[in-house]
Amino acid sequence: MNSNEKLPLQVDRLHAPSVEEFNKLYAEPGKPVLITGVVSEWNACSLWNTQYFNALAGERSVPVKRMRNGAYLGASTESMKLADYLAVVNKEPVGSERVYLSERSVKDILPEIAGDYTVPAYVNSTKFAAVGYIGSHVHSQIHFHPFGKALLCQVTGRKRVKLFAPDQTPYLYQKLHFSKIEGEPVDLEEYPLYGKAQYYECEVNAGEMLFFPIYWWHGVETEEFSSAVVFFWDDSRKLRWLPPEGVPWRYVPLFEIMSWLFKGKRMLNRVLKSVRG
Ligand SMILES: O=C(O)CCC(=O)C(=O)O
Repeated sequence: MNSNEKLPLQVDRLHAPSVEEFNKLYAEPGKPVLITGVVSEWNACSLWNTQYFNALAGERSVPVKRMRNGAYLGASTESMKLADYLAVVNKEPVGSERVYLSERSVKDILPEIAGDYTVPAYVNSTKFAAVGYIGSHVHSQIHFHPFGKALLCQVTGRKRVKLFAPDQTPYLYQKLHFSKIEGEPVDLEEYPLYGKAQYYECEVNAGEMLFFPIYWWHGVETEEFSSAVVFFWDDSRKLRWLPPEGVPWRYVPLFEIMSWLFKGKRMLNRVLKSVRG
């Protein structure tokens, strides 16, 4: 027995809303939205492809994640020459193992491309991370962000995303901020509660962006070659410490400790980088 037979809900789709509209209708109530007409204006949209990345930094070693079936839990990180990595992701994959250049600050891995995009006005903080995702044929394990909001800005290729509101948590087999469920279709004999989960589904095309509110679960699937920047910025402590109904409170202190560890690690990396020159 496979998957979930409920009809997916539709994510609202808006053309370049004002910041006020975005905040009032989506950021403040915590509701996802797909926004067109912003990323499509970036120079990145006409530049980012394999040839461009190779010409800029093909010889550079970059950190890639090696993961089985899109599972971030248990993934390992290794170093690969960018040109070799791009050659791998431009081929049809074999088996369930994947490599993914992901979860790294764009400025750390490819600072040359940081001028190809602008920070969307919806990111209402000076403390944000712009994180790069370049790859193909990957399925990101369902997870949520316990620290704040995110905007997935798709530059090349297309992603299919499933989103689950926080009140669907009881059906998602939570382990910290990940679901134990890996890949699609979901085996309902192994994960019977998943059959009760109601989800939103959408496609994020090149030039579009998708807003993930804090504590909203999402699983992301990429078939073709794809490049994206995800902007992450923290929500207030009040929102982080008062999770919506469905997310058990016992995890919250753990998330807060993890956020300090991440920040400490990022700071240490920056210091090491500047010491090394
Ligand atoms: O784009 C992807 O592959 C994953 C993005 C994602 O899951 C996230 O931003 O949390």
